[in-house]
Amino acid sequence: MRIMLCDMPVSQESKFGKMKRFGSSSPPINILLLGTILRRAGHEVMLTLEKCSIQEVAQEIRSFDPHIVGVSFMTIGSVHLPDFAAMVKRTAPNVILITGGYHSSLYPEQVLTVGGVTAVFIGEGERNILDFVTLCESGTPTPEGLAEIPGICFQDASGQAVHTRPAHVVSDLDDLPFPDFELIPGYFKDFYGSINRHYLGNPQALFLTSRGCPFSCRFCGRKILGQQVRSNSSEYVLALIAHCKATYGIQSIIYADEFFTMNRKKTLAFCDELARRELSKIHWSCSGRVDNIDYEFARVLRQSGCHQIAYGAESGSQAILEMLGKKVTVEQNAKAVVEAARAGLQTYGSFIIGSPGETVDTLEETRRFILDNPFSFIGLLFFTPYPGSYFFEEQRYLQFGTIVDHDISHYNCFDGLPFVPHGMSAQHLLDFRAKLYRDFFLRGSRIAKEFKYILNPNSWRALFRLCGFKG
Ligand code: B12
Ligand code: SF4
Repeated sequence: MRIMLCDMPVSQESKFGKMKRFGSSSPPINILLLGTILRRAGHEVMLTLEKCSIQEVAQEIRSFDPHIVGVSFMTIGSVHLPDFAAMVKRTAPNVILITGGYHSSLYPEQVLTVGGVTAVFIGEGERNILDFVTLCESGTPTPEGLAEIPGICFQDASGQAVHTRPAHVVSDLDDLPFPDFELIPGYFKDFYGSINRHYLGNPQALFLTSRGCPFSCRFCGRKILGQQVRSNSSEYVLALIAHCKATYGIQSIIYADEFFTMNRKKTLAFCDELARRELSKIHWSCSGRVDNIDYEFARVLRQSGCHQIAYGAESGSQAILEMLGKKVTVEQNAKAVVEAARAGLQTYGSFIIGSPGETVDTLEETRRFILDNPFSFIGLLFFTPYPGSYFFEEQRYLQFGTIVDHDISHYNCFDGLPFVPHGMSAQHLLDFRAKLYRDFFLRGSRIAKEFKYILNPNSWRALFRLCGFKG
């Protein structure tokens, strides 16, 4: 069959607002893997990326003439579903339209009300997508046939939403094939990391080597990947790196894992192997929890090619860290940054501005914390009550503040400011953030750090991008 998988068209503007030039452009890990599985099963597969407009997707549908179109989206992309479904209906009335991804998994019944959607996939799709396609091979699926496919939601003849039994999750991630990078022709050329990783070499790959996170920070969406962590073995990841180096000449890797350094022993052994197999010349960046990084660990990461570690530091106020359920202290945050910097790692700190309980005083604690610690880069994101998070459920955020923007297409954390804590104003939060960015990036010491990149062509490329040129 011919199957087209689409990352819902979402512009850089909608993802990052006015900060679009600072944001990243990443390949869709999820539909790339599903496409790989379908292609290996003998189907013809085509992928479209989020940068394609709905009209461009329509053109691709006309030329590829798919039997099935599948679209993936998170919450901010969900607002485009009615237009996308209408476009599919207009362009290819007989096509079978399916959806999946974070938002579909949270609200399958709501997604079905859009009309024209044959099945909404709930949770991971690797174990049921082929069953669904096999069903479609014998014609338009009937409700009886759909009822046999695990992990989906569909409408029966009377229009009632039917949920089938849950699909299996991928218990051993090593069972998954390597992504078929050829499915995205510009994979190693067209994507770029966010501005804080401008110095990492190209071609660059984005890997996800684990799923799940054992913590339950209250602002974080934990619905699909869950708390039980599944990881690829080091052997699998090393083979994937070697494959990408030999075939595509990759120079750097971004690990999108939520908590890459979680298993210290395993990560240390992985780093040793990188050096032993001469893969440590490939630069990489990853995320880490502040409570498991010390100088010794950071030093080994650095020696094996890691250039940047990203921490979800969130706040310089202990009261806010507790409110967010972060289960770390301000002191741990500071120590992890200092030790990583001492080991030669770039440190990126992600902070949430305007959290429940935020006051003028807690903001000042965050400001001091940022300016007093050796962060290389910071991201200041506005608190956003995302569907799937603790604060969103039962509208708990309403105890702590007011929603000032109900348009979820603005929920990008970067310049969308949907929530204002009691006792604060939106203008205060906006001004605070603008001033803190200026104070941080325009310090003499910070500017001096940038000078070491002066001969790095990637830094120049990033600068051109920042200035608004394509590159
Ligand atoms: C890596 C990541 C990213 C990466 C790459 C995402 C990608 N397209 O691959 C980047 C940096 C681009 C990104 C961007 C954003 N992200 Co993000 N991201 C993640 C993270 C950490 C992992 C996602 C992932 O790759 N999962 C692994 C794959 C295998 O799982 P999956 O995506 O769910 O896909 C499976 C199923 O859903 C299903 N499926 C998916 N699509 C389809 C389609 C079809 C047709 C079918 C049949 C099945 C199917 O099968 C897949 C394979 O099993 C999650 C955390 C989490 N807990 O999920 C946050 C998360 C999904 N992101 C989040 C957010 C908020 C964002 C941004 C808005 C932030 C921003 N401004 O940058 C943007 C929005 C981008 C957009 N286009 O809408 C939130 C979503 C909350 C919500 N309710 O929407 C999460 C949950 C994190 C959080 N803060 O809570 N993200
Ligand atoms: S914010 Fe990070 S540590 Fe907290 S639950 Fe989410 S992924 Fe895990």
